[in-house]
Amino acid sequence: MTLNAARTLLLEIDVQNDFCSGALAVQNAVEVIPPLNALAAAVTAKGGCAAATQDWHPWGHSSFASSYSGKSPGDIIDTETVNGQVLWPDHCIQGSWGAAFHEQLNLDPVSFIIRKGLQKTLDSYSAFFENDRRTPTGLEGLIRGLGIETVIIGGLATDYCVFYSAMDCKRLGLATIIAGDAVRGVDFPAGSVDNAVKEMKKNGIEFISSAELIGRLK
Ligand code: VGL
Ligand code: ZN
Repeated sequence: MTLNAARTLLLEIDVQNDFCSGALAVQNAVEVIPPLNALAAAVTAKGGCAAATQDWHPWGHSSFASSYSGKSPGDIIDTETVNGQVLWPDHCIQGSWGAAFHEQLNLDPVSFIIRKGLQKTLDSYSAFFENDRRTPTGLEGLIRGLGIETVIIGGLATDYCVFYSAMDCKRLGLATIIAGDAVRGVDFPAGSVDNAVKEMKKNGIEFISSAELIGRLK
């Protein structure tokens, strides 16, 4: 089946230094970069659009273990806005090296950068809604305004930001495809990547390789 590039958005999730080699490094994270660059070139060459997200936290963010006394990364707590918040090492601090995009990610074809997790008391995994599941990032409005029908998602991490973004995307009625070779996961707690992949597939989110997607773009 062909893909109408002009109605397709490539959504590149959190390809930032902290997730590639810094505070919250995801195994083999940099392997997502070549397929994402190839997809961005192909989608935009045929009239489509590319966007990239950036986890962008202030110091003292409520998802950081360091913001609580006696808590460690990996602990799970209820915050004032979110039940079951996983606590992370300090990561993606606004303006820091760790928050910057990996230098090999080609941003030239990217027309929109969506930042999330800016509010101290509210974490955000999804590119569409923050973790209260209500506060919008604005991405949905952008997508509607552009007349996008299909969203191809890749980046980091499969079991967190990619997962929540894809589930929201599908729920909003958009055809949602994961570029299968362009995602890598944290896998914390162990098994969370498998669970996330199963849940996405169960919800009708397709997994297709970047090479096959590029071949289908018309
Ligand atoms: C992410 C944990 C904390 C992600 C962001 O990009 O998947 N994971 N913040
Ligand atoms: Zn974060």
